[in-house]
Amino acid sequence: MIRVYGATLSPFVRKVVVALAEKGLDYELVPVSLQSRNPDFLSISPFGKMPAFRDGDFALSDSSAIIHYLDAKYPERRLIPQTPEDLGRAVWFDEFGDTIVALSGGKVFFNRVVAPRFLKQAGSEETVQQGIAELPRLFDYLEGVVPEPGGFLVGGALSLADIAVASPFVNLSHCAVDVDCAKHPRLGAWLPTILSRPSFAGPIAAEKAMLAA
Ligand SMILES: N[C@@H](CCC(=O)N[C@@H](CS)C(=O)NCC(=O)O)C(=O)O
Repeated sequence: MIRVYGATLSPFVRKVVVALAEKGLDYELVPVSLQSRNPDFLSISPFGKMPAFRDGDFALSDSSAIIHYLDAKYPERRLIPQTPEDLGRAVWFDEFGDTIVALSGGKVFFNRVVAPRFLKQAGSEETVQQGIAELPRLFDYLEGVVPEPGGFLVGGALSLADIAVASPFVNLSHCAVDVDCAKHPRLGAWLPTILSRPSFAGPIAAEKAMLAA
Protein backbone atom coordinates (compact mmCIF):
# COMPACT_ATOMS: atom_id res chain seq x y z
CA MET A 1 0.00 0.00 0.00
CA ILE A 2 1.29 3.45 -0.93
CA ARG A 3 0.84 6.19 1.69
CA VAL A 4 1.41 9.92 1.22
CA TYR A 5 1.66 12.00 4.39
CA GLY A 6 0.70 15.64 4.03
CA ALA A 7 -1.94 18.03 2.75
CA THR A 8 -2.36 18.80 -0.92
CA LEU A 9 -2.43 22.54 -0.16
CA SER A 10 1.34 22.06 -0.15
CA PRO A 11 2.58 22.38 -3.75
CA PHE A 12 5.02 19.55 -3.00
CA VAL A 13 2.37 17.15 -1.71
CA ARG A 14 0.18 18.09 -4.68
CA LYS A 15 3.01 17.16 -7.05
CA VAL A 16 3.15 13.65 -5.59
CA VAL A 17 -0.61 12.97 -5.61
CA VAL A 18 -0.83 14.27 -9.20
CA ALA A 19 2.04 11.98 -10.21
CA LEU A 20 0.35 9.00 -8.53
CA ALA A 21 -2.95 9.75 -10.29
CA GLU A 22 -1.23 10.17 -13.67
CA LYS A 23 0.44 6.81 -13.15
CA GLY A 24 -2.86 5.19 -12.14
CA LEU A 25 -1.52 4.13 -8.74
CA ASP A 26 -3.78 3.82 -5.68
CA TYR A 27 -2.66 5.50 -2.50
CA GLU A 28 -3.86 6.62 0.90
CA LEU A 29 -3.44 10.29 1.84
CA VAL A 30 -2.60 10.53 5.54
CA PRO A 31 -3.45 14.06 6.69
CA VAL A 32 -0.52 15.86 8.29
CA SER A 33 -0.46 19.47 9.42
CA LEU A 34 2.51 21.83 9.64
CA GLN A 35 2.91 21.18 13.36
CA SER A 36 2.32 17.46 13.04
CA ARG A 37 3.74 15.13 15.61
CA ASN A 38 2.63 12.04 13.67
CA PRO A 39 5.48 9.69 14.61
CA ASP A 40 5.45 7.72 11.34
CA PHE A 41 5.60 10.99 9.36
CA LEU A 42 8.48 12.32 11.48
CA SER A 43 10.37 9.05 11.22
CA ILE A 44 10.26 9.32 7.42
CA SER A 45 10.78 13.07 6.97
CA PRO A 46 13.82 13.95 9.09
CA PHE A 47 13.16 17.71 8.98
CA GLY A 48 9.37 17.45 9.33
CA LYS A 49 8.67 18.61 5.79
CA MET A 50 5.73 17.26 3.81
CA PRO A 51 5.33 15.11 1.80
CA ALA A 52 6.54 11.92 3.38
CA PHE A 53 5.86 8.71 1.55
CA ARG A 54 5.72 5.00 2.21
CA ASP A 55 5.47 2.12 -0.24
CA GLY A 56 5.41 -1.06 1.84
CA ASP A 57 8.68 -1.14 3.76
CA PHE A 58 10.27 1.62 1.69
CA ALA A 59 9.95 5.20 2.94
CA LEU A 60 11.14 8.50 1.51
CA SER A 61 10.61 12.23 1.78
CA ASP A 62 10.92 15.06 -0.76
CA SER A 63 8.51 15.34 -3.69
CA SER A 64 11.19 15.09 -6.38
CA ALA A 65 12.86 12.07 -4.78
CA ILE A 66 9.47 10.37 -4.41
CA ILE A 67 8.46 10.97 -8.04
CA HIS A 68 11.84 9.72 -9.33
CA TYR A 69 11.39 6.59 -7.17
CA LEU A 70 7.81 6.08 -8.41
CA ASP A 71 8.82 6.36 -12.04
CA ALA A 72 11.64 3.85 -11.64
CA LYS A 73 9.53 1.42 -9.61
CA TYR A 74 6.36 1.73 -11.72
CA PRO A 75 7.54 2.56 -15.25
CA GLU A 76 4.06 2.53 -16.84
CA ARG A 77 3.07 6.07 -17.97
CA ARG A 78 6.50 7.56 -17.48
CA LEU A 79 6.82 11.01 -15.94
CA ILE A 80 10.62 11.19 -16.04
CA PRO A 81 11.90 11.65 -19.61
CA GLN A 82 14.51 9.14 -20.72
CA THR A 83 16.82 10.93 -23.15
CA PRO A 84 19.73 12.77 -21.51
CA GLU A 85 18.57 16.12 -22.92
CA ASP A 86 14.93 15.74 -21.89
CA LEU A 87 15.91 14.34 -18.51
CA GLY A 88 18.16 17.34 -17.88
CA ARG A 89 15.44 19.77 -18.92
CA ALA A 90 12.82 18.04 -16.75
CA VAL A 91 15.13 18.24 -13.72
CA TRP A 92 15.62 21.96 -14.46
CA PHE A 93 11.88 22.66 -14.65
CA ASP A 94 11.31 20.63 -11.47
CA GLU A 95 13.94 22.72 -9.72
CA PHE A 96 12.53 25.94 -11.18
CA GLY A 97 9.01 25.07 -9.97
CA ASP A 98 10.15 23.92 -6.52
CA THR A 99 12.69 26.57 -5.67
CA ILE A 100 11.79 29.63 -7.74
CA VAL A 101 8.02 29.64 -8.43
CA ALA A 102 7.14 27.96 -5.12
CA LEU A 103 9.43 30.32 -3.20
CA SER A 104 7.78 33.49 -4.54
CA GLY A 105 4.32 31.92 -4.52
CA GLY A 106 4.91 30.69 -0.97
CA LYS A 107 5.47 34.25 0.24
CA VAL A 108 1.96 35.04 -0.94
CA PHE A 109 0.28 31.79 0.11
CA PHE A 110 1.90 31.49 3.52
CA ASN A 111 1.04 35.01 4.57
CA ARG A 112 -2.42 35.18 3.01
CA VAL A 113 -3.62 31.64 3.86
CA VAL A 114 -1.37 29.47 6.02
CA ALA A 115 -0.48 31.97 8.75
CA PRO A 116 -3.96 33.44 9.39
CA ARG A 117 -5.92 30.30 8.69
CA PHE A 118 -3.88 27.44 10.10
CA LEU A 119 -1.34 29.02 12.44
CA LYS A 120 -3.73 31.65 13.83
CA GLN A 121 -1.18 34.40 13.38
CA ALA A 122 -1.14 37.51 11.23
CA GLY A 123 0.59 37.21 7.87
CA SER A 124 3.03 39.82 6.64
CA GLU A 125 1.48 41.91 3.85
CA GLU A 126 4.96 43.27 3.12
CA THR A 127 6.17 39.74 2.33
CA VAL A 128 3.04 39.13 0.22
CA GLN A 129 3.85 42.22 -1.86
CA GLN A 130 7.48 41.13 -2.16
CA GLY A 131 6.34 37.75 -3.54
CA ILE A 132 3.90 39.37 -5.97
CA ALA A 133 6.63 41.74 -7.18
CA GLU A 134 8.87 38.76 -8.00
CA LEU A 135 6.29 37.04 -10.20
CA PRO A 136 6.45 39.04 -13.48
CA ARG A 137 10.07 38.00 -14.07
CA LEU A 138 9.11 34.34 -13.62
CA PHE A 139 6.03 34.68 -15.84
CA ASP A 140 8.15 36.41 -18.52
CA TYR A 141 10.56 33.48 -18.50
CA LEU A 142 7.74 30.94 -18.75
CA GLU A 143 6.03 32.89 -21.51
CA GLY A 144 9.11 32.21 -23.65
CA VAL A 145 9.29 28.46 -22.97
CA VAL A 146 5.75 27.10 -22.55
CA PRO A 147 4.37 25.23 -25.58
CA GLU A 148 1.13 25.84 -27.43
CA PRO A 149 -1.94 24.76 -25.38
CA GLY A 150 -2.15 20.98 -25.52
CA GLY A 151 1.65 20.74 -25.54
CA PHE A 152 4.07 19.85 -22.76
CA LEU A 153 7.24 21.44 -21.47
CA VAL A 154 9.54 18.52 -22.28
CA GLY A 155 9.53 15.60 -24.68
CA GLY A 156 6.02 15.86 -26.12
CA ALA A 157 4.29 14.19 -23.16
CA LEU A 158 3.24 15.15 -19.64
CA SER A 159 6.24 14.89 -17.32
CA LEU A 160 7.48 15.93 -13.91
CA ALA A 161 8.35 19.25 -15.59
CA ASP A 162 4.71 20.21 -16.22
CA ILE A 163 3.57 18.95 -12.80
CA ALA A 164 6.26 20.83 -10.89
CA VAL A 165 5.84 24.13 -12.75
CA ALA A 166 2.02 24.09 -12.63
CA SER A 167 1.62 23.01 -8.98
CA PRO A 168 2.66 26.27 -7.24
CA PHE A 169 0.33 28.23 -9.53
CA VAL A 170 -2.56 26.52 -7.75
CA ASN A 171 -1.44 28.16 -4.50
CA LEU A 172 -1.32 31.55 -6.20
CA SER A 173 -4.78 30.95 -7.58
CA HIS A 174 -6.06 30.18 -4.04
CA CYS A 175 -4.91 33.75 -3.24
CA ALA A 176 -6.66 35.17 -6.32
CA VAL A 177 -3.28 35.87 -7.93
CA ASP A 178 -3.68 34.69 -11.51
CA VAL A 179 -1.79 34.98 -14.79
CA ASP A 180 -2.89 38.02 -16.79
CA CYS A 181 -3.63 36.55 -20.23
CA ALA A 182 -3.17 39.95 -21.87
CA LYS A 183 0.44 40.10 -20.63
CA HIS A 184 1.29 36.40 -20.72
CA PRO A 185 -1.03 34.80 -23.30
CA ARG A 186 0.96 31.61 -23.86
CA LEU A 187 1.36 30.91 -20.15
CA GLY A 188 -2.27 31.87 -19.54
CA ALA A 189 -3.41 29.38 -22.19
CA TRP A 190 -1.05 26.52 -21.28
CA LEU A 191 -1.62 26.50 -17.53
CA PRO A 192 -5.36 25.61 -17.61
CA THR A 193 -4.69 22.71 -19.97
CA ILE A 194 -2.44 21.18 -17.30
CA LEU A 195 -4.54 22.13 -14.28
CA SER A 196 -7.77 20.83 -15.83
CA ARG A 197 -6.39 17.29 -16.09
CA PRO A 198 -8.31 15.04 -13.67
CA SER A 199 -5.09 14.42 -11.72
CA PHE A 200 -4.92 18.12 -10.79
CA ALA A 201 -8.65 18.93 -10.90
CA GLY A 202 -9.52 16.46 -8.10
CA PRO A 203 -7.12 17.84 -5.47
CA ILE A 204 -7.82 21.44 -6.54
CA ALA A 205 -11.59 20.97 -6.04
CA ALA A 206 -11.01 19.41 -2.59
CA GLU A 207 -8.67 22.28 -1.63
CA LYS A 208 -11.16 24.92 -2.78
CA ALA A 209 -13.96 23.27 -0.80
CA MET A 210 -11.77 23.14 2.29
CA LEU A 211 -10.73 26.78 1.98
CA ALA A 212 -14.33 27.87 1.39
CA ALA A 213 -15.59 26.03 4.50
N1 LIG B 1 11.89 20.03 -1.26
C1 LIG B 1 10.76 19.54 -0.48
C2 LIG B 1 10.04 20.74 0.14
C3 LIG B 1 8.98 20.31 1.14
C4 LIG B 1 8.45 21.49 1.97
O1 LIG B 1 9.13 22.51 2.11
N2 LIG B 1 7.24 21.33 2.51
C5 LIG B 1 6.68 22.36 3.35
C6 LIG B 1 5.18 22.52 3.08
S1 LIG B 1 4.86 23.31 1.54
C7 LIG B 1 6.78 21.94 4.81
O2 LIG B 1 6.48 20.82 5.16
N3 LIG B 1 7.21 22.86 5.67
C8 LIG B 1 7.23 22.63 7.08
C9 LIG B 1 8.53 23.01 7.69
O3 LIG B 1 9.43 23.49 6.97
O4 LIG B 1 8.66 22.81 8.90
C10 LIG B 1 9.86 18.72 -1.39
O5 LIG B 1 9.92 18.88 -2.61
O6 LIG B 1 9.13 17.86 -0.88
